[in-house]
Amino acid sequence: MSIQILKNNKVEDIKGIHLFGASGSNNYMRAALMLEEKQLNWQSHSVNLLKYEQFEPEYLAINPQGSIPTMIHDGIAIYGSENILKYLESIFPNPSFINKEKESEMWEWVESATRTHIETAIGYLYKNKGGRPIRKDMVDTYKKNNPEKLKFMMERGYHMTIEQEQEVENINNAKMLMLDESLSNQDFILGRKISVADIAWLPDPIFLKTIGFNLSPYPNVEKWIKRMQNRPSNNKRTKLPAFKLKVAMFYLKWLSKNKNYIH
Ligand SMILES: N[C@@H](CCC(=O)N[C@@H](CS)C(=O)NCC(=O)O)C(=O)O
Repeated sequence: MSIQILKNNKVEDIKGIHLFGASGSNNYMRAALMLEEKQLNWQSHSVNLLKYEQFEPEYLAINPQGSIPTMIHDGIAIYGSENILKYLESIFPNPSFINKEKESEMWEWVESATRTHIETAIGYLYKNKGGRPIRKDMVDTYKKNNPEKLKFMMERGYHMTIEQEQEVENINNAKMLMLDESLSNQDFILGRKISVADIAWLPDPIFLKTIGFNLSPYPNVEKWIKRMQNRPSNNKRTKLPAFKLKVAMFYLKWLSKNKNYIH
């Protein structure tokens, strides 16, 4: 399904849980994983970023940044994967994914998973020449709604210097090292039980590995990914479509050479 539901209904009249996004996005995957871990009934709606559906007025009305994911629950719209995790944990506390002894540390982990999205996952995607170029006629829209992404495209995008590429490697390695160390003598980030921290962090190493990042220096992370993937939440609604993503990277690299796009 697509964002058509937003065009045909008032947001307040949309009942149930609806997640808007795209299956190749690590941010979308974070929210989808939480919904599956909570065993909730939900519908997904695809937002085609290449067609700039994220800037359709109906979508901007529920997410002024024009990003994915966004969730609607019984007429309430929430955007930002971190906010969606917080909301779901508070509205649907059973089963609980709160680590009661380390709750504030847990939310810090959740925040740190999402805060550096552009420098880490996006940085790696563009460093490996597989990110989405921006169509020139959309520059003003980005300026208004998502200036952070535009700044990244102007300063880095497909034309990173060697130093910038090294920076991207370093920041991703630092993130993975932190994760690996936290898992050195326990099954989950904060101990013996899964928590929101694990749900928030899982998509990034999976996404990075799919787009070419070497995870082998981080054996605890690799074991943890397998452990997490043995859970029922690892299903076709939450799986990163690795092959599709790789094909998309080739296409986007080709598209970036088109004169109507900035990259
Ligand atoms: N902090 C946001 C970031 C969301 C985000 O940047 N999503 C990307 C896809 S992974 C997006 O929507 N990009 C839109 C664009 O580049 O136009 C979150 O955690 O949900």
